[in-house]
Amino acid sequence: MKRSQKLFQHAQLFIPAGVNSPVRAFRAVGGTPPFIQRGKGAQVWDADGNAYIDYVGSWGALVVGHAHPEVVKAVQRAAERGLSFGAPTEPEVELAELLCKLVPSLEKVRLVSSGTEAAMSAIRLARGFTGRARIVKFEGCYHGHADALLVKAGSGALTFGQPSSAGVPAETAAHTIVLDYNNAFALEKTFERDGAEIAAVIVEPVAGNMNLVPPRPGFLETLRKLCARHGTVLIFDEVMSGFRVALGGAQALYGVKPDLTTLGKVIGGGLPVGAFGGRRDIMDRIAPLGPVYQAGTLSGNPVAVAAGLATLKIIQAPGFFDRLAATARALCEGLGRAARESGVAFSAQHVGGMLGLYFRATAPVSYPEVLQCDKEAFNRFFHRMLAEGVYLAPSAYEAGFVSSAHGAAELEKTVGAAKKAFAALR
Ligand code: KE4
Repeated sequence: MKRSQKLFQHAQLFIPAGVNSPVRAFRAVGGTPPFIQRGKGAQVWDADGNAYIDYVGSWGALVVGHAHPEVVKAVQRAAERGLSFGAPTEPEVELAELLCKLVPSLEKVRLVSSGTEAAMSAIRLARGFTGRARIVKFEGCYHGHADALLVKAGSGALTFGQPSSAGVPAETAAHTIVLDYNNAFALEKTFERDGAEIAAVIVEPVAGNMNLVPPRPGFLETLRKLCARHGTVLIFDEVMSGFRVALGGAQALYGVKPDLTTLGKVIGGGLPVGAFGGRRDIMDRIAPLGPVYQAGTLSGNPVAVAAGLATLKIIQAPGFFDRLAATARALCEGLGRAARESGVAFSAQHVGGMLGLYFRATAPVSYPEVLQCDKEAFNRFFHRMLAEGVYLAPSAYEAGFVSSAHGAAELEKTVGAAKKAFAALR
């Protein structure tokens, strides 16, 4: 990996830690991150020519694989007509209409350029709509890096949040209550006490930022019931789960309709697109229609929208998500068998095309249980797999992703690599 090492050293002269997003620096797993030069289908190649089967897929965006010919062609055609206008264009209306058709709770939607922007705007909109300040989030869930959401649990789960990043004023964090994911009891208690002051609850309906943790039966329904009872806006952050766990996202899979939804990743097909949308009466409070300000130079960018539209066209094919889930299931079963052969405490699960791999005998159902996973074992496993040409998410606390380009050959190679990697852990 000589060239990647040189590139990484050089990068650190000009970019903090040599990366434009922290997880890419491999600090959780150690070592030098391969500099990726190109991707095709389920594969990526690094600057030293090493090939990897990719289970990151740009953190879930590439659900149809790298450089899908129909997506690339759509982007080329759009680019030839001009890269950006800062004016209304037809393709962004087409994408908005399609999102409202495919996502059960979307009546209106506003396009932005990232998941962070979507979540930040949804929080501001919920606060403007309700006239309230407090919000609830869950420990282990990540909603991008807006100040109000970089908050960890305060001393007691029912008290004020504390900043989880420098630069976030305590006064900002104080409005955020942080609870345990999948803990319906703590939710009831919080709403009993503060329900009238809570503007919004934001939740990953399938958590993917503490590794994969699916919602316990009844958790989302309890959220829905409590928010309706107290006039609180329920926000499903489907930036990761949207068009990943099912065509209509987690809200379609579990049959629970939020008031607002945030989207990202897949809807841009790898280019920068985010979105927030939902109930018309709430969305109509957004500028210039209403008093809640929100804007963006590149929002609805025609080239990015072209990539998103081409991707969404492909994933509407009959059986697309059945096949994606079948690939994820086969991978989880293969890895589970390989681990058992080596007697390694390991478990794996999936929700649609989203994977959870855990160095723990059983899959965690909460953030505290995720913390019990053997991080060291994961890190050693990660590097053995990388050496065998399999690129997993570089952290024990991230979900993994398959694409429609992952087939039997990729699975066979991955499980074969895992057999060696598990054996080396004994
Ligand atoms: P972006 O601003 O990174 O586009 O989206 C933020 C975001 C919001 N909501 C959810 C549920 C998300 O998963 C994300 C971003 N996901 C991470 C993966 N853990 C992106 C990877 C990174 O930060 O580099």
